[in-house]
Amino acid sequence: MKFYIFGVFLVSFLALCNAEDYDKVKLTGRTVYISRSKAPWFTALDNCNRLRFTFAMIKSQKENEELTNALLSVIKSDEENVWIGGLRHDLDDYFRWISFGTALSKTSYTNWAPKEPTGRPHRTQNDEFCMQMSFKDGGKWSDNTCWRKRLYVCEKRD
Ligand SMILES: [Ca+2]
Repeated sequence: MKFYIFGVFLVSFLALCNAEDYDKVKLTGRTVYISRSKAPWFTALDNCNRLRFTFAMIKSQKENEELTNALLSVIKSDEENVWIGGLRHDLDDYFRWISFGTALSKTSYTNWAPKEPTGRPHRTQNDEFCMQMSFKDGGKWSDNTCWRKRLYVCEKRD
C-alpha cells in the first residue's frame, strides 16, 4: 500500500515535470503545447492524455495558420515533421481527429500536401495511419508510419 501511494505521488510528480517539457503557446480559442522531445504517435497520444490535454486538431484555415506559425517559431529545423492528432484506421476511408472522432470528409478543412495522404485507400502505402505536419513542405499535412519518433502538439481548448 505504501508503495502504491508512493507510486501515485511519483507519477503525479513526473506528470508535473513533463508539463515543463512543452513550449506553451496561446492561440485563438486554445493553448497548444509543443513537445520538446520526440515520441511515436501513440506515445504522444498517451502523453497528451496524461497531462489532461488532447492531441491537437485543426478545424479551419485560421487554426492551421496559427499552429503553423507557432511551430515555426519553436522547432529548430524546417525539415521537421510534427505529429498532430489525426488517425485513420485500416478499415476506415477517413482520417479522424482522435479527440472527437470527427471524420475528415470532403467538406472538412484539410491542408494535405500534394499526393498526400498516401495511405490506402487513397494510394498504395498500407502502413501510414498517423497524421503529421511536414515543414519541408511548409507545414502541409501528410500521413506516415505511426512508430516514427517525432515532436508532437497537444492542446487545451478554451
Ligand atoms: Ca504519406
